[in-house]
Amino acid sequence: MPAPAGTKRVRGVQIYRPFIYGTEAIPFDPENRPKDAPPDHTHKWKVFVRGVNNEDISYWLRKVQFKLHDTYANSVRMIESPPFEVEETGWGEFEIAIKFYFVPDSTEKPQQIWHGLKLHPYYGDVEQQKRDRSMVTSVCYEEVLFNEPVEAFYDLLTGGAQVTKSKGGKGAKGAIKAPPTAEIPLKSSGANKFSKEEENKELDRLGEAVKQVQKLIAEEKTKLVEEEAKLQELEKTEGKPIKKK
Ligand code: SLL
Repeated sequence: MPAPAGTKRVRGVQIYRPFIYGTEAIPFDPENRPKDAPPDHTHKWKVFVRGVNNEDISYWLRKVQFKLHDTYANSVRMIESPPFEVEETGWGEFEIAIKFYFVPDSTEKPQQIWHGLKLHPYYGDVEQQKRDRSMVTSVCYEEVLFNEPVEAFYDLLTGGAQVTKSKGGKGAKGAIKAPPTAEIPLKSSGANKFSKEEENKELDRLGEAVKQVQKLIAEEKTKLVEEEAKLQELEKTEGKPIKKK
């Protein structure tokens, strides 16, 4: 019997789509607190899910639910369209549950991840960042993997991301469709640090670290051989040590 319409899967195919998610937080300026913020709140923050280079991901991601700490009124926030983000103020850090709902054509079940909201600097020159009231970011790269997508979703994923450039400017003629891509950008730009360039730098760093570890292992081995030789010499002249019970 043929599979019912919309449930036939493209066998042997896996399609992944990259995205980034995370938080940004900035302490209030005591001289200029937001007027509507409760008195115990200390920071303004945002949690978001977006394309790696801010490209449109709504052709596969239908909506996103952010589950905040129970101390927040209406702690479950469903964001029905991009930008998939929630802006809030608060005083404490907590884990945010981020639930992804895929487009109906996908027939995929929702998936959930967790992310820790960071309000306080946690790496680098922490004291300086506190003095500067710098923005604290905690952003992760992730890929969602669609295993054997149903045909309609496969077409959607491979047929064209609905990227539209409607802003004026030279040569802009309404909507320009860009092909869908799972490629990360070649180079980092101000707002985006997830790129091939950074990936290669990380690979170089790992390569260097492996070399360093191999060097240390070789040094330790040489030391061990020397110590063993010394021990054998001593055993020859002094005899074997008597083992104590
Ligand atoms: C802690 N585990 O105890 C954390 C909880 C709660 C954060 C942090 C304010 C909510 C509101 C807020 O920042 N809650 O009152 O609107 O540190």
